[in-house]
Amino acid sequence: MKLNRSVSRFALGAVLLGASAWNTFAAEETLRDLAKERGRYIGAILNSEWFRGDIEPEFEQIHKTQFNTVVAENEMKFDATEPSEGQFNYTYGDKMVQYAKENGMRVRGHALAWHSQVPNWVNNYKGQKEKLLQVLKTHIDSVVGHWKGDVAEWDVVNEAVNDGDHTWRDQGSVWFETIGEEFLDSAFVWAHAADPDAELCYNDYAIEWGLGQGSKAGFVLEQVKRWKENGIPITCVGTQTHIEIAHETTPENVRAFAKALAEYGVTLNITELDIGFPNGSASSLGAADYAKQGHLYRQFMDVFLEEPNMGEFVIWGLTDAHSWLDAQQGKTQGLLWDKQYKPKPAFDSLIVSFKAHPASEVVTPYKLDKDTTSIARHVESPRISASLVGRTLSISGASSAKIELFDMQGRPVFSGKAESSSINLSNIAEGLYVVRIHAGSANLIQRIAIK
Ligand code: 9MR
Repeated sequence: MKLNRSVSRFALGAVLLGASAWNTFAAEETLRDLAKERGRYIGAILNSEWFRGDIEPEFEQIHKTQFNTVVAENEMKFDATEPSEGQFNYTYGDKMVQYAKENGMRVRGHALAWHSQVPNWVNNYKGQKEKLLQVLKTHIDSVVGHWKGDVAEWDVVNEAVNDGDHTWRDQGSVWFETIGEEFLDSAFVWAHAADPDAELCYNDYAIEWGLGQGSKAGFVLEQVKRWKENGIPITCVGTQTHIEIAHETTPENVRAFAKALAEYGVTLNITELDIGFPNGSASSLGAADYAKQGHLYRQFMDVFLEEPNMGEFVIWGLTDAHSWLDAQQGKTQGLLWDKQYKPKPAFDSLIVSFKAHPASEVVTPYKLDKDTTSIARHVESPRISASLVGRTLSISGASSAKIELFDMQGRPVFSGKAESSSINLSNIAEGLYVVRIHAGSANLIQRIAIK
């Protein structure tokens, strides 16, 4: 049967072929529910604008509905938490921890030892090794200690490998230049002492470029091996994964890296994903571009769900209206919601990937404790349900609804309006689809099999 993309060409007569073609999924499924069922976490940062109360109400509403892990864009960094020596400021971090508790979310702490966003008073101690060791220890003891039990996982060291020969960043890092390699080992040991239950990560960008000779991922893997052999308490690596639309090989590189880390019992997390388009291209982007972006997002989610030692999938932003890409990266439109908070095909692609990986087949790297299993849906919205009888999709709970159909790669196939609570899908080719139904503030995403 040929696909017809125009709703106006749809025949409205019902073709009753029996109800067996319908795959039933729970109503109102969200990314966080699908992740939780699989023992996994999905998250997005809270942008700095959220902390300052300078963001649209849709932001928080979507954030707490869709995500079960949370990270501060800037507010747990060194310059934010210890702006003057020995003077700690936990106000914004506490605000996020409270938000996470209210909404059943896991907290990632970002970041303890990083060459960037270090206040000047630290740089003034350059060259004084004993003093800087003490500064770093005090910072880690205090910050990790303050959020002991609240922050589940820390980026203990961030971006310590240089961009050139992929050895340690020996320029522009007050920590490495003054202390040497031992700053990393010490930071992990101190963080573990301050909260023995926290997961402790090494986090970096350009890890998604693969394990080839001289690669950053290869260098990091060597360090993980050394750390594990030496009893340094690292438990995870974060691949930031700030990529662009042309980087089609990166999901499989992430898979290879996850497999390599599994040898050492270390988890790989995707910690800062965004998939940008070239800056200035926004006005010329069309459905095919966003479908391609969705496909790449989906490939990352497929890898994430298929590799047993992956735990968190975190996106560096929620809406294209608030993203570091435009201002700082020469890229644009890299997130799941557009500037008007409309979900992009990438959102559906992630749903599709979850649906293609049943909970019974996804392994969790975590011990599921009572906090994890108690994560519940926190945002109630009006309920709708849908059923397919033959080629007629009937909606209950709404008299009219917007219907969107996507193929299993997340590509849009059809969009139209269900009047009088039903729509006829006679012109859609046989196959498996994800249908998204919007009626007022209610949303429903389900998989359907059209026969
Ligand atoms: O998104 C963050 C932006 O607001 C800050 O100005 C910038 C300063 O370095 O840091 C951004 O977040 C970075 C993260 O902390 C580490 N990995 C790269 C992220 C994007 O630059």
